[in-house]
Amino acid sequence: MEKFKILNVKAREVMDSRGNPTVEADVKTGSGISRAMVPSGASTGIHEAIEIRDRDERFLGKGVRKAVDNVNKIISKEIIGLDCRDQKKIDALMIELDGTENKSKLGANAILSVSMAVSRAAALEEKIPLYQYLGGLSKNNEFILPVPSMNIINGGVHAGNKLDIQEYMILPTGAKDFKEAIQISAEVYQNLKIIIKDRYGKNAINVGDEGGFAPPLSGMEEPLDLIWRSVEKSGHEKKINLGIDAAASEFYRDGKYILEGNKLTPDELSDRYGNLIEDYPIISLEDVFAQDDWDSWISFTENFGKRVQILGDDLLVTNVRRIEMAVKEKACNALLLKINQIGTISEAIDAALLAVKNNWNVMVSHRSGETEDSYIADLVVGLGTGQIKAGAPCRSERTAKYNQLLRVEEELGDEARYAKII
Ligand code: 2PG
Ligand code: MG
Repeated sequence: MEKFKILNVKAREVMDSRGNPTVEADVKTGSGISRAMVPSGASTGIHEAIEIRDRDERFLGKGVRKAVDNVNKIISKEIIGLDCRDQKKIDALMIELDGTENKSKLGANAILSVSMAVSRAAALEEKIPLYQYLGGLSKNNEFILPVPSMNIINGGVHAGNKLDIQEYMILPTGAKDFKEAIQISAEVYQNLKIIIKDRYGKNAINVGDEGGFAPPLSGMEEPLDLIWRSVEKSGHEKKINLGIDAAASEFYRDGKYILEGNKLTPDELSDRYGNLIEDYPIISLEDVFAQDDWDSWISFTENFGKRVQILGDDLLVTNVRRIEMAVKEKACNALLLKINQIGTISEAIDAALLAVKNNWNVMVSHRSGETEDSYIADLVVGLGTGQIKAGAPCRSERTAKYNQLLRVEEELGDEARYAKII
């Protein structure tokens, strides 16, 4: 049997962490089956590639049978027989088959499932770990264990509370290795649980979509206060920094930002962020303004870009064209990389390389709707960009990524290096 040859491609409908269907694909080669599952967002940017949903009576319209059929009836025919190491060629072929700007014909969910599984198949056939294979695709051979950005208080569309800001994160920048990063973060998380329970009762320790707590708070600063108390209680003040993902597209209306029930101008919102940076050891801010509010992004980056990392998520949607624009306009200084925003592994790697070339930081990210697939853990090590956000150290679809990184660190042994990001 010919090594590296794709013998079969098969997709199916499976479930994601939020109880909605998603696409899983199997790519068969001589050495066996390589499988991948795609994630799904809730605070989705309007410029993202399109995941197609059936919009019929099944699963309240969220079925993915059409996307599955597109893999089984259209994509598979073109891919079977190809060499699984030809990632670029296979991705380009799927893009061409789709023929739209945003992958809305075949579906970014259909295309990505195959793209991911093909790279896994190549790693399997090469008999090397996925992170090493992805390192090769991105021309990087320095494997770096990332600083995890752990979302431990959830708000926005990810939780049933009144918080406007979507994510409050801890980044264990001062850990000596990834293993310690996990320990420190989990200790802060567990102490936060105790503090929230003492203050708000046990109803308040239910968790949101990404495993963080969703206490009944509404003020923008309150979560940081609670988190910092738990950092102190854990004795890790010297090893932790903080981050926020405002997901501001979600509370933007007609040029204003609706925060805590008030309409704020972009300048007023900017001042609020400025105060947070003064009062807490914040190093990372994401989606501080809406996805097309370029002027606000540009002036914010001018004012704060030297002090903190300003990540574009909805702003950039892992799309090289939008990244080029943001580089040119100096609209932010870091890329949040989500593979399903763009829909193929080759394009996601190109996006990361473009960002790195422009001296930006790159944080690889999960989606709020996830699966047990830990692909992005290998991707971040392969890219060597040193940051991942994959939710709280809680809920298996989140810990799947962190646990894989623990294994990779162990496997790399003396070669393993924990990222230094400040
Ligand atoms: C984000 C993500 C992941 P979603 O905004 O960064 O945390 O959320 O997947 O809902 O877009
Ligand atoms: Mg975001």
